[in-house]
Amino acid sequence: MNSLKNHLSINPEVENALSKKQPVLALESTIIAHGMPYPENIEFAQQAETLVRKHGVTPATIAIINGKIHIGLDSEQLEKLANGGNVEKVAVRDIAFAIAQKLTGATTVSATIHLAHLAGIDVFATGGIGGVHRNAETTFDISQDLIELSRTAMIVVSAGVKAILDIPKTLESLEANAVSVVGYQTNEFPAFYSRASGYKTVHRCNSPAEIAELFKTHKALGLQSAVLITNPVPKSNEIPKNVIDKYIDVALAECSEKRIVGKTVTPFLLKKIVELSNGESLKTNIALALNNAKLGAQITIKLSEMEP
Ligand code: PSU
Ligand code: MN
Repeated sequence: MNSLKNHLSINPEVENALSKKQPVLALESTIIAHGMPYPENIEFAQQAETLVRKHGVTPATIAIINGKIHIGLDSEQLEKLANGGNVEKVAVRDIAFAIAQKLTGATTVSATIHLAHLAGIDVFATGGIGGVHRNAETTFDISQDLIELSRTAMIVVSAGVKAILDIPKTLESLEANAVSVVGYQTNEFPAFYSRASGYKTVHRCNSPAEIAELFKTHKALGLQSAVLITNPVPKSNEIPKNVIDKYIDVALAECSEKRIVGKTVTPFLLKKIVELSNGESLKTNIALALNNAKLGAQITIKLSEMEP
């Protein structure tokens, strides 16, 4: 029978934690396979899982391997995604095709939150969500992340949206899609590599407990959209806006010159900015993603301590 159960493989550690209502944090795999170079990507993936475990939370990195959805990966599977070659970038619209054709794919924010929700996980951490690209008025390049955030009740922890995007347009789109946007200990919407974007977040929470309370209320009201927590990169790791903006402009110019379109745009830009910054942007990307995994773990703990 072609049912969900046949397509889903939940790692025993994750299955055990979920059945006992112990905290589980979902992590994505596109950031590993398409967002960072090898071997920094596998080091990051392992560090993120270790950090989450240190907080008493079970990490569940999500991917599709040989046509099967995996919720929680072992070290061999992580290595395959980080250094395997032939790893598709799977957004929510690509999941069924990847399964039917028995492909191996790394899941984006949109695909990961869809699958995490199916598995009964409430909290997810990434680096930065996708959004509305600059010049979207002519290219129409808008990430599926926004659509899936509009219809998945989940806490999503990110460092804002990637600075390569159009931040004000992304904020408008988040509003149009009924996504709750919350600054963590800040009123400023963070810009991924830098702490400030010049734009305000909508709401503010100062503690993981406040965020957990907000989400419980969100669910009690039957709301089906995500709560997006924007967590600024730590000060010691940020790249000042005026510095990163120069690299972004060069990368964007090369992207349009080479006529790169569709799902390869974001990986191309991230890679180019790593080159232009001599690896500085990679260090910042790793630091902010680990910082998000830590906050995600803290929120998950608070959620699990609350009454259902
Ligand atoms: N955050 C990072 N690096 C990444 C991504 C997020 O720090 O590579 C990935 C996520 O998987 C996100 C995707 O869903 O980039 C957005 O891609 P697109 O712009 O094609 O929708
Ligand atoms: Mn796109």
